[in-house]
Amino acid sequence: MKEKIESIVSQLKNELEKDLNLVDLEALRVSYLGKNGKLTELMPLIKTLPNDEKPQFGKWINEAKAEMESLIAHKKNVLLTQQMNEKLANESIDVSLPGMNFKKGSLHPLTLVTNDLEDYFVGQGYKVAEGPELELDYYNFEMMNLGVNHPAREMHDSFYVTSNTLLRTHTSPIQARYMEKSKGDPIAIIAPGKTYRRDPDDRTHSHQFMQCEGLVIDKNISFANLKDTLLSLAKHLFGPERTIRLRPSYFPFTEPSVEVDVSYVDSDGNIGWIEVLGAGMVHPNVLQMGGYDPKIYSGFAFGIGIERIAILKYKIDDIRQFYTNDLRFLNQFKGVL
Ligand code: FA5
Repeated sequence: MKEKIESIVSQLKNELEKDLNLVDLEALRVSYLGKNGKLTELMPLIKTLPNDEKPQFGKWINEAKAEMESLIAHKKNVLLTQQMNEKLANESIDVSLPGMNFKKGSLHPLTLVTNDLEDYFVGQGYKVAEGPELELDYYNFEMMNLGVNHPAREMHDSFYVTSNTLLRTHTSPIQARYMEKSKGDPIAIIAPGKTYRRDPDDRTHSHQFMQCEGLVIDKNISFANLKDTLLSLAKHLFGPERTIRLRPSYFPFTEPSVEVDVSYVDSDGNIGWIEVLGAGMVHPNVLQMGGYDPKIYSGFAFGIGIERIAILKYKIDDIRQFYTNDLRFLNQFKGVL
């Protein structure tokens, strides 16, 4: 009888050597230890044995059962671990694989110039001011000394939205708004932003462009201060060898007014001049309307065309390049700070 039991155990051992999965293992357990299993089927034989052999038989059966259960449990553990390892291997992330290639953007050349102007002037104690792009006629023209029938309004062909609101034609209305809120305190600001005019688009003109306004008001501000500010700015923007030329001009909001040209040397070594901005001493009417007594206060103002600066600095041939979002153009500014 002992041999019979031992042979069932060794049969099971052989079966467990085979390539099994968890379902096979459960079927194997049932076929040996289940209700009609090979070991269970031996149980009724106990009745046929003499009484003194019965305890020994019971002991063998129990020992065999315990051993078989433990063999099956061990195999189950091995299979579960194997299954888990396979799952982990399938789900693992290979950190050495190259990542997804995110396309990096870069700063737009007009942003580069604006940032540069802001850094430069903030370093000299100026504040950066802002104003709305949809502006009241009152700030865009009237407060800038351009009354309703002023002929110079013609110079700014405008996009009117209602009879008294328009897309601002220059950044100068920010001057008026800032004066109003400063209530007579000294001012030193720059104000960069978008501007709009009904100019036909060509290589040097765009219906939307950017300006950077500058305004300084205090006691004893002179034309020499304006000239020094503009000369230092030109050297900062274009290099220490540059100089500037002031040409008399006319703006209703400044008196005297000038156009400012910056020098350059062409490929033949000749000196040329390029106009980059308008400027002048703040007109007494503008000071008065802004709440400053022109007998006590004086000031200068300037308005730089930002595209103009970018065109010169980065040697760009057509202003429309700034507004067509062509990546072949924009990618050239990657890494430029
Ligand atoms: C003005 O707009 C004055 N507000 C500037 C000013 C401010 C003068 C404070 C005095 C005191 P002007 O119209 O010249 O001025 O424009 C200034 C600059 O804006 C020009 O030199 C030019 O660089 C740029 N600009 C004007 N119109 C266009 C346009 N359609 N496209 C691109 N740039 C333009």
